[in-house]
Amino acid sequence: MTVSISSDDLNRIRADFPVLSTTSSGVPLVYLDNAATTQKPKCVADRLYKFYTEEYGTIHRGVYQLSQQATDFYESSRETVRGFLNARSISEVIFTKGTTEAINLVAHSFGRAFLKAGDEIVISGMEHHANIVPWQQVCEFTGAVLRVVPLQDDGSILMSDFQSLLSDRTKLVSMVHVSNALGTVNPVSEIVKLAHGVGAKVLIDGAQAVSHFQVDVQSLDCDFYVFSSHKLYGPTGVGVLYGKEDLLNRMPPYQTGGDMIESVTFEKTTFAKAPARFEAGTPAIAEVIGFAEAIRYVQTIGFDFIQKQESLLLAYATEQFEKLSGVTIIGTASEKASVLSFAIDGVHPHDIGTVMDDLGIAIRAGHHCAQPVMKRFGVPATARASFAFYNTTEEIDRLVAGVKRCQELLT
Ligand code: C6P
Repeated sequence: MTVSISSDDLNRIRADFPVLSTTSSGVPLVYLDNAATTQKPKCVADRLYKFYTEEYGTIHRGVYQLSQQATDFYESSRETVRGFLNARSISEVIFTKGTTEAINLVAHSFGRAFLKAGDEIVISGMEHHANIVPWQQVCEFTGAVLRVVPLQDDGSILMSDFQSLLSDRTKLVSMVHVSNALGTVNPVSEIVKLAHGVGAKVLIDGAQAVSHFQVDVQSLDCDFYVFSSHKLYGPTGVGVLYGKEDLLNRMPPYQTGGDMIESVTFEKTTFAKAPARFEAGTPAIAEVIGFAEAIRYVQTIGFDFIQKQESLLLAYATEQFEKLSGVTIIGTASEKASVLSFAIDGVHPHDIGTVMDDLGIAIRAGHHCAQPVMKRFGVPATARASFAFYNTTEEIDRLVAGVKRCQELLT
């Protein structure tokens, strides 16, 4: 389906995000740090406010109406996430604190229970620290070995390199769907097929993917898929671990305590099945409910619109940056999401961030929790602009003017 975008459409959408009409450094804010976290539509803030002021109660525990209603909201949010991912069952949707906790959950539970000395875990050279460090810890604990698919100069991986690391020793492949530092979109369907071919399970880190395009976990056939609400226009403190139901029910709990048991005596505890098995303690009730509101909002905007606008923004920004001398784009894979990492000759990325801030432009400067990527490209850090569907080409013009200002001031 082709979607045409008029400035009226875009203005209407921008009006859903009150922060986009505020100022920073005395000029209209340009928010280009969407890969770090997205801004929130008013409907999400309103949903949190309504729940906290009129509907607040605990879940799964009370017989009174407030609690039963809160339980219904919470559990119907799980159904919203199930539909969003096209998971088979709501039992496959576990609410976590975020992507980081979801990966740690799988590492502690699946990793420590099922991996042993000599087994191999395959990741790629473009992973976020959240998809490196938990596996290193598993390797230390079990004696398993971490194998890394190298990065090409454009920030992609070669399937032949990936395939050459697979063997009957490979027990888990954990790969990012979209790189936060480079924007590269990995061919995850192919990765899953090849990994399953050697009997390995596959986790996909979808933190940077779910806001850009539709993800269907049944068609991907991955064993685990993880992401955070706050990068998908929802509240902080909530994320999702999708896992295949039979696998989840074979995994030991990650944390133990209330709400995740079947029965407890001083002699022995038996555990509930997924999802309760992995949701010990009182969860982020309001935030989960707000998250479902964010998903409904994104579904109303629609991925046809989102992809059209974001690819237009990426293409426009890339074209403008390629015209600038002394500026290098880091991450030029043919399949990219709307992330533009760059370096300016002779200027430290942190100084770029500061000059941009003075111009009312919010970008991220740093290693983006992907130090191995920085090492691969021989830079200490990059400046990164990341676009959402509410951004405009005029905002990119201001970013480009900001780059020129950095060059005037600092080179
Ligand atoms: N990347 C960025 O600015 P949490 O913090 O748990 O919501 O997400 C962690 C995470 C995991 N994987 C990928 C690919 C990510 O991009 C992130 C978060 C932010 O790029 C913060 S470093």
